[in-house]
Amino acid sequence: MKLNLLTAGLLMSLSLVVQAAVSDQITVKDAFVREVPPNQTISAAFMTLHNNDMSDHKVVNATSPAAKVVELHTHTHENGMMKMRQIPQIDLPAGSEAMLKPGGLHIMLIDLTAPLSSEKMVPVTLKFEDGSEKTLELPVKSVKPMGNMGHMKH
Ligand SMILES: [Cu+2]
Repeated sequence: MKLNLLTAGLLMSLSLVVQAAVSDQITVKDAFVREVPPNQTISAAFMTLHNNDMSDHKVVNATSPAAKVVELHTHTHENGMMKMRQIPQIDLPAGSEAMLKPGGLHIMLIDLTAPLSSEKMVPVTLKFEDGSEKTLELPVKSVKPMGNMGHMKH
């Protein structure tokens, strides 16, 4: 009986080794944080996430030392107006890309701890459904305002 438990334990740890962390299956490109005026305390991070795995994955959380609150957001159309809302996860379908871009999915940085400057990189950590994490260093870039569907009205 004791031996069986040992064997089971060994098998379990073996399968853990074989199964790669989700963070290793995801490639990130074109990541940046939107430049905002020094008096503005919210901004957002955008990027393209590619899931190289054959199963679906998801981003379940994001954190950054640059903001007190970090939320996963999307935009929806409501009565002809663009509105942002918080979502519990960002889906990463197997073998395809999820694009975080202005007017769509984004990582909201609320209550910036310091003004964003173009010389500084902003660390953002993505957490996946298996608990694995990926920390990125994002450059700060200016994004053209898109008419009146801006980010200011939260
Ligand atoms: Cu938002």
